[in-house]
Amino acid sequence: MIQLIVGTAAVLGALIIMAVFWKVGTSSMPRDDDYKHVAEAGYAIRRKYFWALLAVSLVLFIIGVLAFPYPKVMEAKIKGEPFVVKINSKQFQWDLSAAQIPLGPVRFDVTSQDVNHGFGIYDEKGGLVTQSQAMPDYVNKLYVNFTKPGKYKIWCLEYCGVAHHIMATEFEVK
Ligand SMILES: [Cu+2]
Repeated sequence: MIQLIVGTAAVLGALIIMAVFWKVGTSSMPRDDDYKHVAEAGYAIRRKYFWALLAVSLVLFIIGVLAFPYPKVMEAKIKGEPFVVKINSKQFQWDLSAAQIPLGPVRFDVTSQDVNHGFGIYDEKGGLVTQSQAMPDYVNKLYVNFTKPGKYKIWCLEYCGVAHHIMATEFEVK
């Protein structure tokens, strides 16, 4: 019985709300001649705004594409033969082929044995230096030019399971 009362009240309430919306919606329909002069001025502003926005977007897009870290672009920026470090990852650890890395150009060959991980390198102040995806059955090549010696940390940047937050290690650059 209580369900019937509650159900009926809910349906009645919904009908009342619909009726109010219908009344408001149909009673305040604007007529064309009410806002014609306003609309024209508004459209003129909108047109200028659109072209300005398009020009700014285009400039930012070109700058962004030029700076985008495609492997070939990064490779071209590296001078000399890079030191290669193989990065193998799995839940929840990083395996590095070298924990001591010389200053200068380095190429990280990053892959995963199970799920996707995020390979993020952090400097001693905790600032993100660079990052790459670690994907199963695929090797991402990440180029870095180390100019500062010190201890660098690796943290996983992609949630990969319950112990994702402890998936970290470090290496030294000297
Ligand atoms: Cu993770």
